[in-house]
Order: sequence, then C-alpha cells, then structure tokens
Amino acid sequence: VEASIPEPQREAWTKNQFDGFKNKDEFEKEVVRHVETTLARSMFNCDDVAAYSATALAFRDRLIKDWNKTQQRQTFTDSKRIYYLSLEFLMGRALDNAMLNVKGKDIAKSALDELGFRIEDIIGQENDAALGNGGLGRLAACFLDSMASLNYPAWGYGLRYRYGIFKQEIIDGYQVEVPDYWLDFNPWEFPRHDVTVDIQFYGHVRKSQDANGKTVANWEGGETVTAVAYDMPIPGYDTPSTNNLRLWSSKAASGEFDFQKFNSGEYESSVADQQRAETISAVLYPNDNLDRGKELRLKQQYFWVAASLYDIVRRFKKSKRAWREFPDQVAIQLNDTHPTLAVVELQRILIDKEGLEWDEAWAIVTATFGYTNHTVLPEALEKWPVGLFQHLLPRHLQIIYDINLFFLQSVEKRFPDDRDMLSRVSIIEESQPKMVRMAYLAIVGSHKVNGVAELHSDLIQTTIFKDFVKIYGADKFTNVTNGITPRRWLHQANPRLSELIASKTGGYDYLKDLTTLNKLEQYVDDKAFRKEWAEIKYANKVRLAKYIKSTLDITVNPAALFDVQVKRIHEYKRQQLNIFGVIYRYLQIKEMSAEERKKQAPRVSIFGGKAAPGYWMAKQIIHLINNVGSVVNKDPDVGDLLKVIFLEDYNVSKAEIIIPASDLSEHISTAGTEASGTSNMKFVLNGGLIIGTCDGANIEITREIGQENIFLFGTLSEDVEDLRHNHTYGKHAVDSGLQKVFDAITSGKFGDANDFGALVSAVRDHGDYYLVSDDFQSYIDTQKMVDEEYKNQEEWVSKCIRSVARMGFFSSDRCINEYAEEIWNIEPLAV
Ligand code: 475
Repeated sequence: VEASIPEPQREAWTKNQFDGFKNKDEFEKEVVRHVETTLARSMFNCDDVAAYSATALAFRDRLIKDWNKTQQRQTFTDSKRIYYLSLEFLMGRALDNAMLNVKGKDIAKSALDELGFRIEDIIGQENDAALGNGGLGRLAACFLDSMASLNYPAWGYGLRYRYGIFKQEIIDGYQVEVPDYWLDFNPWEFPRHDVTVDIQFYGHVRKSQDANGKTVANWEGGETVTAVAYDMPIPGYDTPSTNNLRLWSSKAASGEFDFQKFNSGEYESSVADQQRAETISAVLYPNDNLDRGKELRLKQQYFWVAASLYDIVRRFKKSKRAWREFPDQVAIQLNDTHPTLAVVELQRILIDKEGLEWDEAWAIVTATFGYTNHTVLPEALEKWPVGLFQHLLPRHLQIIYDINLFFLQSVEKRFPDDRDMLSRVSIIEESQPKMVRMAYLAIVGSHKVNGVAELHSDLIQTTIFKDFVKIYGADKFTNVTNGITPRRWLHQANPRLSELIASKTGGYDYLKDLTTLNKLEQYVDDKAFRKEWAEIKYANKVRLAKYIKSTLDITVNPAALFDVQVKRIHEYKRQQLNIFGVIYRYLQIKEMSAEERKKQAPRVSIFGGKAAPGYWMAKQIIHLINNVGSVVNKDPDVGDLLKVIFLEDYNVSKAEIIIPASDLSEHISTAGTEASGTSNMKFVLNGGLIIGTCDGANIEITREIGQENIFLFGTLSEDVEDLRHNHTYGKHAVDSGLQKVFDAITSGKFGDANDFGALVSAVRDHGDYYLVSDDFQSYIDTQKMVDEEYKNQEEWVSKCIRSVARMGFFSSDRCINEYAEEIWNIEPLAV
C-alpha cells in the first residue's frame, strides 16, 4: 500500500508527521496551542474547563497517532478481529485513564502546574461517559481496556446516546431523575460524517426469481434512518495498541424525499421526520436487570446491530476472501441478548444479499457468534411480541421462523418421543401473544454460550438452559468468570496503594500480570508495611469523609468502620436487608447504657445507587434509607456510633473515590440471583473486606483469598427454592429481631409508616421472595463478628493485605485471555 504513494509525496508526509509530545515543554506547547486556536481563548480567560479541554485534546492527538498505526497494522496483517457488541459501555472519565495508560500523567501534572492549574481539578471537570446502567456496561468498559492492553485487535460497537443514565438527585429523601446531557463538549470522540449506513425499518417482503430461477426475498419500503459513526480511541496500558469504540448516532436519511418535502413547504413534517430519526439514539433505557419490551428499544437494537454488521461485512469484503473464511477473520461477542438480532441480520445478508445457500450461511453465522448471559432473573430475559417483529422487521421474522423450523426438526430427530421438549425449546413461545425468546435465539445462533461466574454458569446449565445442554452437549456451554481492570480500579482510583504495592512487588509490572500481587504476602507480618498500608486506607477515608461533608454537610469520623453498599437498587441485591440491619443496630444502641455504648465500634453505613425510574419498590428503599439517616444522624444518644449516609448519583467517577475508602462492603444478594458482581472484586482489590452471601463471584473470591478473610452468611443457593416454597404455603414467621425493626417502622419512627408499608409487607405478608427474614439473624450475627474483628486493627489489616495478595485471578486480563482462547480463537497482534 505504501509503495502506491510516489516517493516525494511520501517524504513530505513522513517528515511532517505529528510526533506527539515527548516532554513537559512540548506538552505545554500543545496545551497552549489548543487553548489559543482550537478553543479561541487565551491565558486571560482560561478557566478549569478550558484547561481540561486543551489537556484532553493534547492527549487525544497523542492517542489518535497510535490509533492510526494500530488500525493500519491490523489491516495490513489481515488479522482476525473481535467485535464486542454491547448496548452499554459505562466508560466513566477518559482523561486520567489516557494519561496513565500512555504514561504521560507526570508530564501533564508538572506542565499544568506551571500553567497555573492543579491536575486533580482538571481531571474533575470531565463528565462521565455514563452510557450504561451497571455491571453489564462497566464490564464492557473493563473488557475494552484489557483487550487493548493485551494487544488484541478488537472493536467495540454501541450506541451514541445523547442522554446516558440519568443523574440522580435526592430531594426530601426521594430520588428525582435529571437528564444527563453529557455530550455538551466531548473531546474524546471523532465524528465520522463519511462513515454512514442507511438502516431500514417496517415495509414488506416481496419474493422474486433471480436469473437462475431461484426465489429470493426482497425487503422493501418502510422507513429509512441513517447511522453516523463516532469513534473513541481506547488506549492500552503501556502499549501503543489503541483500539476503537464505534458508537452509532441516528439522523434522518438525507434523501430526495426530505428535500422535496422541505421545498414543497412541508417544513413541519420534515422536521418531525428528523426528530423521529434522532429519537432512536436519544436515550439509554435506564433499567438494570429488567426488560420492558418497548418498541423503541427494539428499534435501537436493530439500528445498532445492522449498522455494525454492515461495517464489519464491508471490512471483510475488502479482503476479497471467500465467505467461508468469515469466521476466521471475524468473531462477534453478544453482550447479553440485546444484540441477538445480529444473528438474524448476518444470515439475511448472506442469503438475501450475497446469494449463499441457507446451510452454508448458517454454518458461517454460528461459527461467528458467542453469547454471554448476565442474569437468570426471569423479568430480565428478553422476549418480543411476534406482532411487533412482523411490523418492524418482517423479513427478520421470516428468517427467525426458518431458524426455528430447522432447529426444531433437528431436535425432533434426536428426541423423537419428547413432544414437550419441542414446545419448551422453541424460539417462539406459544403464548398469547406469541413471543420471540431472544436468549434461545442467541443460543441457537452461537457456537459458545457462557455465564459470568462459576455458580451462575452452573445455574444456567441446570435451570433456564437445561434443555439446550441436552440438545447441544455440555461443550457448547462454558464459564468465564468476570474480571476488572486493575489499571482503573487500583492504579487510577488508589494511586498511593498502587505505589506502595509497586515498591514491594518490583515496579508497576503487576498491573500487567495481576498474579504478581502474591509477592505482597511476605510482607503481611512486616509492621512498618502494615502501618503504611493502614495510613493509606485512612487517608482514603478522610478524602471520602470530606466529600460527604461537602455534599451532605454531615460529619463522619474517619476512624469509624466504613460499611459500604453501592450498586443499583434492586430487591434481589437486598439493600432492604442492609437498612433493616442498620435500624436493628440503632435500636440496640438506644437500649444500651452509657457504659455499654463506650464499648461499641463506631460505624458509618454508606449507601449509593440509582433506582430505575419505574421501579417503585426500589425508590421506597432509597426513601427509607434517607429517612433512617435523618433520624439516626441527629440523635444525640448515638453520636459517632452510627451514621447513615446516602450518596447521591453513584457513578463510575464516584466509585473511584468510594471504593478505596471502604473497610467493609456488602454483596448480600439472595443466593443464586447475582450472576457475578464485579464491585466485590474492586473492593477487595482496594484493601477492604466483604460481607456477603454465597452468590456469584463471592464464592470464587472466597476460594482465592481464604474463607477466614471474608464474612459469609445466609441461605445457600440450593436451599432457596425450598424456602420459597415453604413461604407460599404459610410456614413462615418473621424473624423476631426483624419484627422489632418492623415495629419501629410501623410506629412511625422513621416518618410516615404508610410510606414503607410495602417494604414491610413484601417480607411479612407476600412470601418474602428474596428471603430477607430467613437471612436476617445470620446477617446480624455476622455483622457482630465484623464489629469484634475490627477492634483488632493489626489482624484486620493483615487480612486485607493477604486478600489483596490473592486477588490476581480477578483481572479482566485473565478473563479476556480466556475468551480469546476458548471462544474467539484469536491471538494478540505483536506491536
Ligand atoms: C449482573 N443488565 C452482575 C454483571 O456480568 C454481573 C439486563 C437487561 C436489561 C438491561 N440491563 C441488564 C444486566 O443484566 C446486568 O447488568 N447484569 C449484571 O452483569 C456483569 O456482574 O451480577 O447483574
């Protein structure tokens, strides 16, 4: 390719290449240039926002050089790429991450200092890229970091929402949602106005004969919307590899049609068309672990999937390879069922557009896709009414029917006497109305299906997907336990701890091989080391205490035990169990004598998390937490012994402050409901202990760090069903300790009792589906053990150090390597 450029031109290009900055002076020059030209400002009106913008632009320039090289190299070597399709990428802030990954933070710090700015203030100017709800979206972001850091040729594909997850305000104890208009100024994206794809909806299917007399389906008519690509560079840590995250934005197709309308005076309807088109990528659905089946959501899914596949196929066709080689060049991972239409779309492209036979096409499709399941909650499993499909995507419905027909024929052959099996595994649920079961479609269309922690992978194979294990054999199903990137979740969030670890493990190489942390174990008995360790934790707690003071005007004692539960609010995650436990503690303190109170270990109970706007029960939980806080925090009998804090608007950048400051974090879902959890890993990696149930990745964390270093309690997953069964048949008395809590709530101690009636009766009268009462006693007992153990600080710190030393397994690098080997069959590309 290079040879096609004549020598003199090539020379002109090469000698003028932008080299990025190599030292402080060059960086300063870049910043000043961006302030003065790109932003049209000067030293006289350069505020923190402008300084942030210029700094970000300087780093962006730097990233895009490496990005270009990485992409060129991937194209020249014609290497296999992995495409990660996710409706959510919860990236958080990019500047600090970019500075650390390219090892430019020290330069930036001293340059900004000279220019009159503090780097922390500058970093704090950036809006979070909050294009996700919770665990699933943040996992996608950690995966992008690991794929780039490990030099895998990888692209992420998603939607460029104009509004990410809403901002949460707490007003009078209630959650209020405020739109998140984050794009106001986003220096990290490159609009590619030349990379567009026209996407079709609605219309009808016409069959015709081609030249050879073969019947072909043509999908015609309907609405067309244009997808425009926006690229974000994803830098790897300590490597030039810079991958791409491509997000699609929707706009009205600029056809003759609009133009005519506009000219003929139909101004209003032309504007309406525009708005309808832009609506597709306007907003992220704010539900975590819940499917609401809205038509616009299905439109988002198809819009994103069709644009991404068009892009992927276009790239493949440039290589001029035969179609059967497609899976040697392309691996596509489905992040939950949200992108499952990609299976159908690729089959459609191959048979309707490229003229392949069904079987040949289907073999390519199934060799290409892998499907990751993230939840077993029935209310989260996607199903779409057949009628909606018929209307929106008529050709896709036909193809789904054919996929189902061939699938059921093969099942019937293997299990001729099992009629029940056919209706159980059918992709079409014969309900009223009929529904398309997306998880089943994803399984049938993929060569591998994985869960995200061992227990979860076992559960999907023995419960919701049991029949499919019989049909396909156990080899199609696998586990890949989740992981987190140590770059953001230790090095960036907890720089002092990272530095201390580096000083003992032989430098920052541990960030590339997290198992190196095991070297810390030899320092567990080193008093000086323990002291430094404890000082860092204390400093992190002071920082959080200041944050609490500045946002809520509540003073908390940094020497108290910080007990943290931050995650989306959901009944299955059981924040209600936590707050009931807090109330129980409060009632006990109230009953104590002054002498007894002196022996108590002081605690700060910290909550944070958003409730889906339509999830009334979750909003009641937030309300109760806030009301308990306002009673407890000003009760003079309690003083420092207990404070209850609800931190507003929990997000990625706040997690980076909260997690390093935790002594104890809560991961207390009803056993069998939390697929993995990933914040559990973050908390332990930052030197905090865990109280948790035997659920998700808690089990594997216990295996790695040792059961003496974790506070486990509660019902085991294999016993959950029996207990629930008993509840429904009446054998169910509320735990006596919990009853006291309920009495306090219903007496109006925490505000109008009616407000919390539903929370109480969910447990007392409606079957206690999440086993709050069953687990209450063992939760309280275990919290008592925590109090006791926290009094012995030397031992506590030793446990923290040992745990961190044993956390190497939970790096998302390990996780990505497993995907690469077991599912994607892809190699890193040497740099
Ligand atoms: C699990 N989100 C965590 C994490 O694997 C796990 C579902 C439907 C619609 C919208 N959002 C969703 C999820 O299912 C989700 O976030 N699942 C989470 O995935 C990563 O660690 O246990 O709850």
